[in-house]
Amino acid sequence: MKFSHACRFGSAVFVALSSLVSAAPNPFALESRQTADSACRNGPFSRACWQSGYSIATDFDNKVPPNGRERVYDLEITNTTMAPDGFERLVMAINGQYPGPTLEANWGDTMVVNVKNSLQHNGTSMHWHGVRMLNSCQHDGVNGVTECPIPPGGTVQYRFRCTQHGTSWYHSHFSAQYGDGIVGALVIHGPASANYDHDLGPMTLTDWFHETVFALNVRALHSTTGPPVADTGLINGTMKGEFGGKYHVATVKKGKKHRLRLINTGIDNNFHVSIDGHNFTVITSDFVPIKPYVTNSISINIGQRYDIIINANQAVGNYWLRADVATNCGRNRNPTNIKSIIRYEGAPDEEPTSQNTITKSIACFDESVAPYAPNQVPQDKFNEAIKRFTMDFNVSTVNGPLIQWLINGSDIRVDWSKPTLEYVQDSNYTFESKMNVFEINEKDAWTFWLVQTVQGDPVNLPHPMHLHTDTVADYYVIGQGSGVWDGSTTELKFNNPPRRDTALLPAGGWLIMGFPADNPGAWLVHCHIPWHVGQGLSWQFLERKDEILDTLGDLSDFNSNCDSWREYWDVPANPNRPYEMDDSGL
Ligand SMILES: *[C@@H]1O[C@H](CO)[C@@H](O)[C@H](O)[C@H]1NC(C)=O
Ligand SMILES: *[C@@H]1O[C@H](CO)[C@@H](O)[C@H](O)[C@H]1NC(C)=O
Ligand SMILES: *[C@@H]1O[C@H](CO)[C@@H](O)[C@H](O)[C@H]1NC(C)=O
Ligand SMILES: *[C@@H]1O[C@H](CO)[C@@H](O)[C@H](O)[C@H]1NC(C)=O
Ligand SMILES: *[C@@H]1O[C@H](CO)[C@@H](O)[C@H](O)[C@H]1NC(C)=O
Ligand SMILES: *[C@@H]1O[C@H](CO)[C@@H](O)[C@H](O)[C@H]1NC(C)=O
Ligand SMILES: *[C@@H]1O[C@H](CO)[C@@H](O)[C@H](O)[C@H]1NC(C)=O
Ligand SMILES: [Cu+2]
Repeated sequence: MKFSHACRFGSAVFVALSSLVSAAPNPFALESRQTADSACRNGPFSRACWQSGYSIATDFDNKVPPNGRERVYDLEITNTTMAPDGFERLVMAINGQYPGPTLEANWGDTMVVNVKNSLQHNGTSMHWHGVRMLNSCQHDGVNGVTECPIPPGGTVQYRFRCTQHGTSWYHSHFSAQYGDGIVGALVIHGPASANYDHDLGPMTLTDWFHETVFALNVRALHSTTGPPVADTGLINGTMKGEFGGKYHVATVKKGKKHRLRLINTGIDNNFHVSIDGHNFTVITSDFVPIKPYVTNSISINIGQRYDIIINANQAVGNYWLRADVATNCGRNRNPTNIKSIIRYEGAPDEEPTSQNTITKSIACFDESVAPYAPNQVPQDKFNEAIKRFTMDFNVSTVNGPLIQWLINGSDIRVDWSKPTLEYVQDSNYTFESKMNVFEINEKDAWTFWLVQTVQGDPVNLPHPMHLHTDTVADYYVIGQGSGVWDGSTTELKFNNPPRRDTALLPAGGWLIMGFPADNPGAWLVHCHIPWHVGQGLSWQFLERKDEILDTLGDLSDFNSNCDSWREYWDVPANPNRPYEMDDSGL
């Protein structure tokens, strides 16, 4: 499955690249026909190239441009008031803005991010969604697993190498806190599997509530009538509605191709995105370049990203971009009219009058995608390697109603004051059972995990399952289906399966994830719906525990932050602890 492909083909080849890509997207054929060309540079007609020796066909698991720069960012979290849709509420902003600043780097660079918690009454932590934390698990930003939360007034420095390229986001992992604003886009520039002229940048999509998600989360946890309903949605942090607000506008140039990086940073809704009068080309799913395909609508689950290329080939004017809720994703109500404006240069500063002319699906699904650089997952050890988790819904009535999602019978609860890495540091592998720790000990072995929903539950919902940073930073989606997996491998995909960090566990169904154990650390897996992870739908892999400490190096920052956190939180008489952790803490 490992390939290395240098950018050795000459720039002349790229004039014809798009036709080559759609006809026969085989980078190896290209390579074998071409000779080395050190002048191969990334540009509008040569997006497949990056720099000499590095291209879209490079196996980024094993090869990354050397001598990257350090990109340093300072992020400060504050508790403030904002009105993204015209309705004023408390928002937790990053550097005073929502969404937070876009963090950018080039493929091979190192990001250094200093996160300061200036909230009065909450801890926080920052997770770099989908980013591979190779031998640097303490920078993954998961409170209760890889760190203690950052206490009010505290600062933590995160540091990671950008070994992948594409689009992602960063967000708090302190309970449901990201739903209140601690979210921003993360862009790693690199080659692409189709050509374009301009990069429009990232566009975050989310459902939005007029009460704080922190408060709603507590209610959802104990509600027997289902979770709260979103009031509206935001596109890149703004929306127009009954309270005022404004639409987001992205400007395109007639005759040019524009890359747009779509990110679902939402709470409880899947979006189907379309642009009136325009098809578009999809070139990535999560951090993985894919074989480009053309469509008129795309299904984005929470946590997922798709980069698309919009060809501005229609009449100069204003067009709606529509983010419609996939209502089949649950019983959850649906904010409607979530829109933004695609404006051609030269068009008047007016709202579009364009109409939707396509039939939009309301179904709940992952796009079917094929990674650009083909991968082969070994099938020979599958039957003996596969391990099973059950996933079950439960309403505990032991202390009043408590909604639970159980993984092998247990809803996760982490201890903010004693994260998994601390156990590792103490060589104490007697974990609290609610930590839902599952060990993987065989170096580099392929592992396969079936998540099977228990049948007959009163509540069945689809769950976008996110694997942290493990291994190659994502997983191979070997199979997905409804009902019970029948144990047969005929429906499974070993030949170039989709590879991504977030994929759907269908409602009442099953999901099989596969990855090699190639990165020691403690890695969380969870449903990306904050209500559900708050209610326990998560577990952690403890991968190659005996090697973890050696790979991490100095843990003094980890330890001093934990000391400050415990000083803030674990005070015997509790004068500094106005609140309790009521949910999983994640
Ligand atoms: C969305 O907002 C982020 C953060 O302010 C910004 O960097 C990005 O350019 C915006 N995207 C678009 C398409 O305007
Ligand atoms: C945010 O500010 C409000 C109003 O001052 C306060 O009630 C709340 O506790 C603060 N939240 C945090 C997390 O600091
Ligand atoms: C976080 O702050 C909010 C107020 O903004 C409060 O309701 C909540 O209980 C706090 N949670 C923790 C765990 O501190
Ligand atoms: C979009 O693609 C469909 C299917 O190929 C085609 O019928 C339609 O004309 C295209 N629309 C535009 C605006 O290019
Ligand atoms: C989950 O529980 C079942 C039943 O006890 C067990 O067979 C299985 O190995 C457990 N799964 C994992 C990943 O340990
Ligand atoms: C599931 O709910 C039942 C009914 O209240 C309760 O007795 C049981 O403890 C719950 N299961 C777990 C794992 O908490
Ligand atoms: C290991 O951790 C558990 C859970 O916190 C604790 O009860 C136990 O005392 C610890 N063991 C050692 C040897 O520190
Ligand atoms: Cu879920």
